[in-house]
Amino acid sequence: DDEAQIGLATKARAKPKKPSQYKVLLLNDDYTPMEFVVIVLKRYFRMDLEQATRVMLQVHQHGVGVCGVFPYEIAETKVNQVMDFARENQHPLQCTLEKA
Ligand code: TYC
Repeated sequence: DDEAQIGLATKARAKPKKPSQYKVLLLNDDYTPMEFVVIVLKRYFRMDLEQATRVMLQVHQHGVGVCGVFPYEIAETKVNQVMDFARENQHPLQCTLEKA
């Protein structure tokens, strides 16, 4: 029908992309101090102490946890910021991306 044709024409001409979302994950390790992980979550993911502690403990107990879900470019930036901050402080903390 007309509606479908308009929709197809718009899609064909403008090629609108869905903004794909990515989870930013934090991985557990045996050496990074719990306090440092809480600082990371507060600083780069705007969590309060309670939220940050909850996510840190989730990672500590289960091996992995979600810091947040963001468009690709923002997720990538956060991963780089966390990895740089961990490296500067000589902690082995690992942060990565996964398609949401
Ligand atoms: N397992 C670490 C410890 O016992 C704490 C920790 C939590 C490390 C979360 C990394 O992503 C992490 N000190």
